[in-house]
Amino acid sequence: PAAIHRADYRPPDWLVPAIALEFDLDPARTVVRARLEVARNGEHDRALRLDGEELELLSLAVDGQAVDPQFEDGQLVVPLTGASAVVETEVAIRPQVNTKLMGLYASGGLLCTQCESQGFRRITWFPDRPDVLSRYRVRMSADRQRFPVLLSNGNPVDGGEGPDGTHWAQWEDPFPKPCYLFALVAGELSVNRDSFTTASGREVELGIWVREDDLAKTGHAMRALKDSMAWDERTYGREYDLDRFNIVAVSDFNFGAMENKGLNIFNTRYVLADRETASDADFDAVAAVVAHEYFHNWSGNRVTCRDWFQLSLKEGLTVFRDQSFSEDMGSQAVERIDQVRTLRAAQFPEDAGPLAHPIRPDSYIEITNFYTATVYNKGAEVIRMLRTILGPDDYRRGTDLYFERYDGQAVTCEDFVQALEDASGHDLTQFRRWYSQAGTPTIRARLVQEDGAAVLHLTQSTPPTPGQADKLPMVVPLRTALIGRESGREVAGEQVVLLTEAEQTVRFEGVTEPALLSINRDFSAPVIMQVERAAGELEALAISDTDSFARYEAIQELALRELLKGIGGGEVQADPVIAALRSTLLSNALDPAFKADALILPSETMLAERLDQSDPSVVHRVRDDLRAAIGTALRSELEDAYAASSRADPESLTGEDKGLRRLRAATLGYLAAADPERARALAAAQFDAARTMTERQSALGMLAMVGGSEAEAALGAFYERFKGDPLVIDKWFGVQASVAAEDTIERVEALAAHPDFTLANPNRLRALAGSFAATPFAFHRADGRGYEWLADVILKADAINPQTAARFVPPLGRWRKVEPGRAALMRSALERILAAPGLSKDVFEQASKSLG
Ligand code: HT7
Ligand code: ZN
Repeated sequence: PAAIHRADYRPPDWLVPAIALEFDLDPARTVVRARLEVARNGEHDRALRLDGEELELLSLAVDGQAVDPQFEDGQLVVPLTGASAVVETEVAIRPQVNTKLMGLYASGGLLCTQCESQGFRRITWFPDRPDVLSRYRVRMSADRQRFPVLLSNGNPVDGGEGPDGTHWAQWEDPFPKPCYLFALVAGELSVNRDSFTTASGREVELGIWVREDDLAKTGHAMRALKDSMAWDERTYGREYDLDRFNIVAVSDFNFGAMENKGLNIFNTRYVLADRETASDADFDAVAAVVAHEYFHNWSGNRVTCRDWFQLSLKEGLTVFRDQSFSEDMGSQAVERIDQVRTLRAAQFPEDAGPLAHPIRPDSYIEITNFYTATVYNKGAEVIRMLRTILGPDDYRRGTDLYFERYDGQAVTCEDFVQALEDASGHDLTQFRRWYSQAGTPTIRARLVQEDGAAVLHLTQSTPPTPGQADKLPMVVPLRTALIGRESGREVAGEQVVLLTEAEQTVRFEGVTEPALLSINRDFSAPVIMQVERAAGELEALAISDTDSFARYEAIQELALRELLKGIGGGEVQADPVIAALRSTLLSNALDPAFKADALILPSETMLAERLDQSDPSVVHRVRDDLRAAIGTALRSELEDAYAASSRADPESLTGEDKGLRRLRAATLGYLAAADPERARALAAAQFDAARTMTERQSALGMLAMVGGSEAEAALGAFYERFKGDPLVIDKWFGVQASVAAEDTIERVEALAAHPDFTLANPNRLRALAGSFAATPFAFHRADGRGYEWLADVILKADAINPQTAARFVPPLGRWRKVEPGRAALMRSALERILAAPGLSKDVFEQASKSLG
């Protein structure tokens, strides 16, 4: 398959200012009539070219005259003579057999759409590119009994009875939009209705549409929606613009959710939550995804992307907006720690591997492969750095200008940066490298004190990545403070040090007390910091840094240093780590969620990332040994914290109560590492007495980890209790596939044969295969059985749903970081995938690049 290059962008030859669609909805065969008003864009004599995929063309007419269709490279080519024309097509499509879940498909009795990135071409012939914006009028007709609810974008304008038990509805969206934001849903749905009054006094009718049985689980999403609407008015001055805002939950969905204009479609996983079935993490994810999709109404819909290379324009900005929302609604430090943990787990490995790409990629074979942690999460870090450099006021002036200047247009990342530059007067020329250079910069720092001053020596380098051998210096904003070693006070208050050169020094005058370097506070830049530290410095920062995030980092660094030593064959000094964790656990000033975060050692993935090559069994053993040492040394403190955490109010989702539950899980983990028997008893008791899914799920995970008859009993009881609830059964699969043990692969193989397992449902597939591949010790079994199983799953899933299948390839692509024996087995799994006949371009791109 051929690659598409960003440099080849050309404006569309034809625009489509308006489109009228008519759907005769039927899962077996839906007929779609489209009436496109097309207008020539510029001086040229080129034909109109329309995209289409798996469409049965029934008729084609231009200005009312039937025309014989011509096809070229899979496109429908329509020669036109004048400046404008009306092009009408009629096609038939088959939603029932659409297992790719792109275009119009059936899910649990519903008919629904997914058009981003290129699903609209599976519904009708159209120039399927985001820089063609159209006004939509949509008429749907369907059997009234099976499909009593008919929804589309915008506002409902008409409806009525049709022949043979059918009914119809017409919707109109006054805002021109790209076709990837088109949506319709038809089916039997119940609604949670509410309303929101905007800052300017307009009344918006809100609806969350779900299966009747799920209605009681929509309260949290509705609260999050209203909070998001108010937050966007307060924080970005952005008001909602239609009379209606609808969310629909569907159980078969390739992603988390989709921001279709006025009609968001969600994976049930990110809408439904109640205390019985959802953990605290699930509640938080629901709120974050509801906010994310809502915020797209401005960052993505009102101002959209010119082409798919600009994806981070909307996704990076919107992730940053949803992260800021979560920080404002909860604990800033705890949210930030979670964000950084996600970045390090998902994006740093991507940036260091064969699939590394800049946040604005230069080429792709299949765009869906670029909905990555780099485009989303590193993209958000780039926006965060812009706000840090500009300051909050200039940043807001910049986003105001961006939304005002480009409202109703399809634009580029460059346009965004230009708006920030114009509004603030800052020169962002060099900063733009963050959009074009891949790879995670490493910053080395050293503080030298002399003559009443402290001098900070900084260097930066970014490693080569595929297609980018030589890297230029980046602009790296490092929030920095100096903490007095004796006084524990800031002897140099926090400032943003802007590193722009390969080597740079910064002087802090008037620093006489020996100082500790607190740098990259709040993770102000997405970089790897390597700081030359004096003995005892990290230990001191771990208890005295005035920035919570930096304090967390000091504990992580302390543990990382010892773990890397142990993996390298040296002797691990557990005492400094134990001392730091003891004082954290016993502190009266720290909240429970922070304590829980601080207790979690750097992950096996993060450790492997810091090494050129490693043996996953060694990494696991060294980390486990340190956990056991901590669990033994701090046993009484951990037991006390575990017991005290039971006071969490099960009805409450406050930071304090969620934090207590998180601390309960973290302390139980250490008790298990030190004494599996004790943990088994505690976990079994916790499982039986659990009042929330958080407690139940963590107890179940612990039992599954330590194994034995209690584990089997708990897994059986859990299954029996929740067997009618797919989202909870996903947890049941996920918990078992996440056990860090050598025989997990055997259980995973058995689970793949369970009657509840299906490759066709992305949530179920992610629960089993995604959880397994994210558990390094289990996945990297030395005989390669884990790799072979994953390769088989990828091949089977590829025949059903290529987008989802391709998402499981990257774990096999990490072979360069693994010792040679396993690396060879990983490569041969990739080679086997590539040799399979009929491979999709989605999987082909990921597997071929992974072999590199
Ligand atoms: N913008 C949405 C992307 C999305 C998607 C992409 C490819 C295939 C299926 C998909 N479903 C949703 C999600 C978001 O970032 O909000
Ligand atoms: Zn998004």
